[in-house]
Amino acid sequence: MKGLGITVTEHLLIHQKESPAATGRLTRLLQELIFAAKIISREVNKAGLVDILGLTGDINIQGERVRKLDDFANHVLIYRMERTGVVCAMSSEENADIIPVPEDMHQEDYLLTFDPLDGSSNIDANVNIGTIFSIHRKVSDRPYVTLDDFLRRGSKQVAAGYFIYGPSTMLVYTTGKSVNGFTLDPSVGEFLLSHQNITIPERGKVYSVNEAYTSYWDEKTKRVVDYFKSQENERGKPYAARYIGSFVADFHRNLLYGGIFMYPADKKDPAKPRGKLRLLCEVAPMAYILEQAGGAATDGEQNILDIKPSALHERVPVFMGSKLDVEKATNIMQGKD
Ligand code: AHM
Ligand code: MG
Repeated sequence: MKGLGITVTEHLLIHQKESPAATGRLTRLLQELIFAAKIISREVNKAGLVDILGLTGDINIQGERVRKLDDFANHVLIYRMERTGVVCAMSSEENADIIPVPEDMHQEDYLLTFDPLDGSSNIDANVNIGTIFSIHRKVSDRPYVTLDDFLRRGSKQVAAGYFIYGPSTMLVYTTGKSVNGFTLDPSVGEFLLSHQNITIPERGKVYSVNEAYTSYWDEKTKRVVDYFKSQENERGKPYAARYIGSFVADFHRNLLYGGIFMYPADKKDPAKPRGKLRLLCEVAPMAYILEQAGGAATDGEQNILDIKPSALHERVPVFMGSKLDVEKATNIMQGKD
């Protein structure tokens, strides 16, 4: 019956009550993140119009400078999240260094890492893009935050998720128990539970990789991709190639339908010897979601969630998605198959 959907706020509060030790601070953080995403979603939805306004001299009708959308998203997230009272520092794909919360603002021990607008090079073509986030707790007892506090394994995440701005705006997130998806009902401005307890099929139907880089790959990587091109999936049909070039969009499709997403190391490309995607703000949060959804993620050698980062913007090769497909890719990469 219409009007009876569970809102994300209700869902968060139900979840909070289930954990006796919960204080409501994570709920506060997630609620503010959701609000920031609604603002970003609103701007993304009028991206074409913003470009038109920009042509008139880069000043919009409010007399403000028209920002590129990824700058805008970054700005909104930093501004909103530093005012939550529960975050002590942030890290963004757009900022070279960590972003401390100003000293005069209340702080608790949550660390937030995000890619404000992943896939933003696709905006002009009206392709789905998204915001990815990862939440950790600060464990050091120092009274201030250092880079070290952010360099933690993905398995230590407290929560992770993404917003996808597409035909509908959706939120998919986990706090380490299950993965749930919510769709924004723009008429009431609320995210409603639309995909309860998401699980990824054990074996997929698609493989997603930018095959234009084949000549850059090592032999093992080539064998992995050849394997999926020559296999029949569980329905006796060949795996389909699907690659949007917008990580959130490729990931979201594979999470729902099953499949493997790959961004391998481009051994012969000096710019991407360790692939392109960033461990902390892109790959680790998605790997955490996958783990809760029954999937897997590896860099070819080890589970993504076990990698100890050594730099804020460290990149990793990645093979992620349906469990059996990732197992096969790992075996080939490790020379076991
Ligand atoms: P960006 O952070 O520069 O936007 O790059 C990230 C994007 C991902 O969304 C996507 O998966 C990947 O780059 C596509 O890269 P390529 O064009 O090399 O296939
Ligand atoms: Mg990105």
